[in-house]
Amino acid sequence: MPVASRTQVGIVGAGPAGLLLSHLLALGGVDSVVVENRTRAYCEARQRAGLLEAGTVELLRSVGLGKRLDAEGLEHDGIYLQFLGERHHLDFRSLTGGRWVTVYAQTEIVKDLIAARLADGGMIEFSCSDVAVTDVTSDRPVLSYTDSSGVAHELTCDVIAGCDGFHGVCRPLIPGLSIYERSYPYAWLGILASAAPATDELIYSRHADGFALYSMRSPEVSRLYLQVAPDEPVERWPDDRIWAELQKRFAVGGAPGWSVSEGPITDKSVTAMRSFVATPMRHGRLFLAGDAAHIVPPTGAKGLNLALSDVVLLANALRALVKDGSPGLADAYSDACLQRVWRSTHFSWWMTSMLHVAPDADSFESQLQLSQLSYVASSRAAAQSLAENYTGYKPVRFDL
Ligand code: RFL
Ligand code: PHB
Repeated sequence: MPVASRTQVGIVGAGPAGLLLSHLLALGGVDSVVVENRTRAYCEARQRAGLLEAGTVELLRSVGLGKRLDAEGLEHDGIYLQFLGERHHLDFRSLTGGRWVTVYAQTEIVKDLIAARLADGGMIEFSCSDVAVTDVTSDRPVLSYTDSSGVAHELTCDVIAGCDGFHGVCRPLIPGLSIYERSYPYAWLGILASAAPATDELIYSRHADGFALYSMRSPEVSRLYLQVAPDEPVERWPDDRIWAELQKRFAVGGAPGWSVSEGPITDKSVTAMRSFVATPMRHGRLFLAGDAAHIVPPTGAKGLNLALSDVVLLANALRALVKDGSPGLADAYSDACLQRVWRSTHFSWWMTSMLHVAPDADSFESQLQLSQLSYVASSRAAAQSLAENYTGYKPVRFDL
């Protein structure tokens, strides 16, 4: 017989969305249990996002998660856009009236969140198997799982939050979903290298041989990406080939002495590029948040920021629903998220299409991309639009 227990909110997935939801609910006096199928070490080491909108930073600070972020995060005032071998700076502070972005890795946010939950006595079950959700149209949905010691559990909840990412079990439980999707004919090869970044701000570079992004994790660690073919085997990219390709795609006419700084590569992986939106984000007492409901290509640096915005709206809605029995915010949840989701979906698609070289692109398409890039680099109105979207449009607020 499974061990039976009870909580107010059952959360599937200990990624940034599930962990922040559990943290916010605890601040609002709502109990939750997080059920995750990977180990804690795996969740804390999974290399992903690095860039936070100003609103995301302000949110994390306002809920007691700003200490290490403030000490170790790198505040950036803008980005560089590079094309035709020339680098152009966009100054977000002047373009947006003071907005900025912060480089702070998702791995660190996940570590901070896990530490905060455990210090507060929060319950996170790592390394679970057979995770399943049932009875979502009743008012007592059930989250069942087998824990890391092989003991089966049945957790009866008021509500279940599917924060289980793109490949999770929750989204398929919503009948009649509308799916909006685009896959791109390229992928990103991402590396982490022990090398001091040779740039003060991120460089988004369009090169005739493909896009490249220069990012970082700290003053000693660089994070770099190269556009490669979809499903490219990582074995085809020995370290020497990666560095040669990066040097080529970032070479800049006006600074002949400048180069990408090289060092030992400590992580290497290939990520597919996809836009995906599933609606509605709710069925009965099951709510989706983050990558479980939508994916954007990483070029706009939006996925993590979107996931955390969903969670703020969901925490406000669930607190009202389970504590006060008022369903208004829960009923409005999906539509409230989707406004921001579609803005980010458009922005990420636009950045991606402007900067990558599609395998079948003809010279007409290349000229349009270059025209768009030089418009952004030379028109304040065009640069302002990029800056407003990149730094984050209308941050959401958690009702403390
Ligand atoms: P996650 O992080 O995928 O977490 C889902 C969690 O659910 C677990 N899980 C299950 N648990 C129990 N039972 C099951 N059946 C389960 N199935 C799955 C998983 O193990 C996992 O722990 O989703 P979440 O929380 O919604 O967070 C979303 C973000 O991870 C994602 O949007 C960002 O990483 C996207 N992204 C970026 N976003 C930004 O805002 N700024 C960036 O600079 C940025 N760069 C990136 C990125 C994503 C990238 N990749 C690799 C996709 C750069 C890259 C390369
Ligand atoms: C990262 O640092 O991993 C990063 C930054 C900006 C992006 C995507 C990824 O657009």
